[in-house]
Amino acid sequence: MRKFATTTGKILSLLCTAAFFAATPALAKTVKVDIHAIEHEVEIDNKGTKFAAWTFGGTMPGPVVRVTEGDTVDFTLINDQGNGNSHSMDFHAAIVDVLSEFEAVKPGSSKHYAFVAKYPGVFMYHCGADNMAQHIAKGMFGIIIVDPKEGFTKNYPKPDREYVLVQSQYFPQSGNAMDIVENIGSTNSLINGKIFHYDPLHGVGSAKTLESKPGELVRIFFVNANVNEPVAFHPIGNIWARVYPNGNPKNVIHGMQTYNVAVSEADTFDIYSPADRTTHHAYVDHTMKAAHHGAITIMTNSPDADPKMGKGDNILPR
Ligand SMILES: [Cu+2]
Repeated sequence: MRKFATTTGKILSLLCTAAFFAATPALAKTVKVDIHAIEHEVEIDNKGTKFAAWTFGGTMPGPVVRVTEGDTVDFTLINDQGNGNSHSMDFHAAIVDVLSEFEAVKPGSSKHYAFVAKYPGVFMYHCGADNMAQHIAKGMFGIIIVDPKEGFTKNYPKPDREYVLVQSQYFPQSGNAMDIVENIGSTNSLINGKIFHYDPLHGVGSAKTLESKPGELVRIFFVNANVNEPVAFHPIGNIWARVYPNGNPKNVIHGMQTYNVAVSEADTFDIYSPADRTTHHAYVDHTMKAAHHGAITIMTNSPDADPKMGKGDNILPR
């Protein structure tokens, strides 16, 4: 009996050791992130309309920053010499001092700081230089994804594809900062920097849609980078299987038709493409004014889906 107990104990101990190693979180690392503030023209539709933007990294939104919970983000903002304005970087994933780390720096100088990504999820980043409304409307925003250190779990399964969608308001006359603060002059909604970016039905010149294959799990990382308006995020012809408020796997809501995303909020949306047929769905801001003016994204679900879309570095199609 005693021998049995000892053997059982050893087996349990081995199992515990195995379980411990299986659940060992990814080792925290330091991730160096350098981003240039660049003031230059970008195209805000698929027919060549130009906008005098202020950007992170030259694009609107800026580059996708992706780290794992517990990582240290070693960040440098370089405000290029040729720019006309001071800029700053406010990562919503950081716990720091707003006057210190988030201070604005003049053209020709840079700002370095580091922070630990303590919470998993999806977070907006944006310029906080005065006037903040204008700097955001000009295009200075993006997403930082903080993957959970536990990796994928039953409640946060591995997706087949991932897409980043960042919605923002378009103010073509963006010179008067207080007009933007008061929400005056916004004519359109941009998805990843363009009007009807992935909607060939409504967007003149729009060629591509998001793509999936039947039966796939698609994970959408969504950011509301509007200056003043919430987003009623809804998938026409489908239902959000799971919504993770702030993208944290511990926050799960099931079977949602529409989820209200506050200004500056980011959330993660899981959705299954029907397995038995080819379909089209439209991910929209159900706020009609926004949908009619650009906030519609078509998802094509077909066996012919591009195997590279929504994978690796191709989660924010430009
Ligand atoms: Cu700025």
